[in-house]
Amino acid sequence: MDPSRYNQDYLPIDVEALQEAVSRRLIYRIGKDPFTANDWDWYRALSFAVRDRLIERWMETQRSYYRKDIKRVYYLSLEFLIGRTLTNSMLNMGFMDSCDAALQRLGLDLERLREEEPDAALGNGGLGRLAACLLDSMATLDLPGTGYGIRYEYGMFRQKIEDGRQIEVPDNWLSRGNPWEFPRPEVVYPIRFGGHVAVGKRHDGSRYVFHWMPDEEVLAMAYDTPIPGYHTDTVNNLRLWSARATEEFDLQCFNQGQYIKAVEGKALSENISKVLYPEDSSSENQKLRLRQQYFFVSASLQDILRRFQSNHDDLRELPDKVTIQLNDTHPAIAIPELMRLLLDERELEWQAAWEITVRTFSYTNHTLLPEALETWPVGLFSQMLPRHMQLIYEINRRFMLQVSHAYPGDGDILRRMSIIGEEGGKRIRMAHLAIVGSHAVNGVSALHTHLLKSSTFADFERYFPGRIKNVTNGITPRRWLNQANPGLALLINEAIGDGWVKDLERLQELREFADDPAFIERFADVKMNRKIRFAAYARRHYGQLLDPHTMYDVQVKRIHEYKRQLLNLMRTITHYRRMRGGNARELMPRTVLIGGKAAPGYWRAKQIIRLIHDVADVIDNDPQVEGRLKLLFLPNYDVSSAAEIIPAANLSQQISTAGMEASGTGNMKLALNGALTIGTMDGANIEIHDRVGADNIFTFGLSADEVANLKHAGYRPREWAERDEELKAVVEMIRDGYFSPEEPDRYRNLGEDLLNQDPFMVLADYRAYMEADERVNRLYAEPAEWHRRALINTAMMGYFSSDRTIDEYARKIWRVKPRR
Ligand code: 26Q
Repeated sequence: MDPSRYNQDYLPIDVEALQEAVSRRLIYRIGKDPFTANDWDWYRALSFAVRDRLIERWMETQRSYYRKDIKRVYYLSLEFLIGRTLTNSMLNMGFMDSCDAALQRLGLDLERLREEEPDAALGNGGLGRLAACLLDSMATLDLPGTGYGIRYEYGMFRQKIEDGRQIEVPDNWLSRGNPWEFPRPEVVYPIRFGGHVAVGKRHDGSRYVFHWMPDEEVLAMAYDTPIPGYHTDTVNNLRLWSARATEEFDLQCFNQGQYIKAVEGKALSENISKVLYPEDSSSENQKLRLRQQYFFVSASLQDILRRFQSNHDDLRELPDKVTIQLNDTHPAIAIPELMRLLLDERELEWQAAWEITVRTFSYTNHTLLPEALETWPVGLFSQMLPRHMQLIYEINRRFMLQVSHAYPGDGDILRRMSIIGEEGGKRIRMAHLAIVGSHAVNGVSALHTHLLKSSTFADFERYFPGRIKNVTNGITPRRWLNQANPGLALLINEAIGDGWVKDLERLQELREFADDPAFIERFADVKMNRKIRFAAYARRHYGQLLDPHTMYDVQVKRIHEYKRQLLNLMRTITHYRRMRGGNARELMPRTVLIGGKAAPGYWRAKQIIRLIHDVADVIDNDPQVEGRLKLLFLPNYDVSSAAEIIPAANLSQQISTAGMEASGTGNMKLALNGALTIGTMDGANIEIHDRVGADNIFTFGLSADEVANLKHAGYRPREWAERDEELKAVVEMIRDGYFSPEEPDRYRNLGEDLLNQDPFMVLADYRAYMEADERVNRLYAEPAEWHRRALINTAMMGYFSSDRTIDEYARKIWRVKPRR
């Protein structure tokens, strides 16, 4: 690293200076001396030293945006799944090696210190991690992007397993403080709820005016986290809001002498930013969720408008200076909220306000499943946000009028496209609101976007041709290759230099090394080292012994029926059955690793976790297996454990029912790290297939079209079981209690449901999956060929860099340019 790349006014980043900085931070910030400091103290001292170097670049970046009056991107998301920050900051700023050396001089081990940092787990899964990858790419590409979200006091729950069952433990990630955040007590906005709307006339009588008289007020206070780009001085901002009770509120109650009530009310309003909601379609207690949405949207929009109006007078220029991306419909209340601010508080006319709104917003959809599309009961919504309810009705009235002009006499299309759904009580369809109120809507993979256009939102595609676009997801190579797999990064650097970190398509230069047996061998060695390292990790963290000489066969993702962990399990049971039949030698020795969290209220998903444990127990205790098959559930899968598991994987399980996984991003991370994929033609798997080529991926099963056709024709899973003896036996083992002899009915329902309904078509894809797995088996028996194809996977993943994703957003949707 060439330090002169950086402005000489910045704090020094040589070994000497860093050693000095860490020592001084230990004394003056932590208040400890080197003799009493523990690992946590040193971690903090180091973090503060690193952070000092972030701040300077961060302030300069923000000043330059202001000076240049550059168009900004605001990424609104209820989730940012950041993980750990320390290594990321050092690597992105380019002084990781100097820090390492500085710590060695202090007699400290960086690997150990960084384990002290808790994950910032402010997200559920793919959608939240995507937000984090996109922030990294915006900073790396020098784009003026800011993230807005909620500073949850409790992030994604920690998953414990007791007797095979998932236990949710609160994630108190802030309990020991967070060196990466800056509280901004001066940046506070009032957020109002409830009450009613009074109607009046403007002084000159020219139009109606609406006064929202809320009956509740909460404050949103900002916390900022710097987001450094890779090898650039650009440092962007992630601004997260925390709920505070208003002082006024306290004082009023005090004056009435109602002390306890005052403190109660305080606790109640501060609940808003207390906890991240686990992804859950079925949960009831949703009122707080809606409060969270409005809370962070209103604070963010107030902040955005304040910044815009600090150097602009004409609000009609807003869309030229501001673009706001909605991460799914979770922040879609931003559309009526901006309308309210423009109409009621800035006194614009409807037409002008609506034009500004539509030109400012765009919306990313992350799901096709109709039952997963967000809706809110009109009753609940009106109570909490009466003015917004009026505005949504008015938006819908005008929209319906226009649709009825386009399709005269077609009542059906009005019902289908309305923002208000009538089935099962009146509900607001947030996706319809988001589509109508945005100039661009995007899906997250080619197939997903195609299906949005042709089925889920077909009416909208016809009415607003061109509004729906595709932007295939990506992942940041900084975290998912450079940081997670430094051994592989080093090998790649030796072969083709380090330009790939910022220009991932250059990995294609590795293709020529696919014919170099010596290189393949070194590539295979890197994988073996990571498998050995993961075996040590598994021993430390789970008390489990893994054999790194077996194939690591990995499925890590949220537990969901459509992701079909059950299909994986049925395959594993099949292998086990074959071994009991005396055919143990036919299987290349495997370690099947499954990890992921189930939503607390998702019973079937929790049952699947339990079944995995029950099956693992049976396999573990059967001598006939001869150590050739191991099944292990990895508890508490999160960003940090992902960075250990993914580099160690040989085989990547991406086996969702075709048409159901919008994109997937774990598929990209695993392939980038040299795992071969076994998968369905779903989401981004299709694009991975197209890039690596059919020989370098194991695809199987029904296509999205075939799934739809089979459903239409009438799918009878029991008949599929009747036609396939092995399949039938496996389902019956589960159903009849083979894996739960102490409670034979434990999986009876699950088994019966598979035979009677099987909405995710596990039985229909079973045989094709087994055949694909047989191809996997044969290839793994030829290690050189396996690793050659694994290298081709790494080489062909360039397209899946989130830098490419961001570049597409910037050109096709945002129309923003880098600051230099
Ligand atoms: C809904 C209601 C109440 C509480 C929570 C939620 C909720 C929270 C999170 C609903 C959905 C989510 C997250 C969805 C998600 O992660 N989707 C994934 O997004 C990825 C990024 O685009 C895709 O790659 C995955 O295919 C998609 O499943």
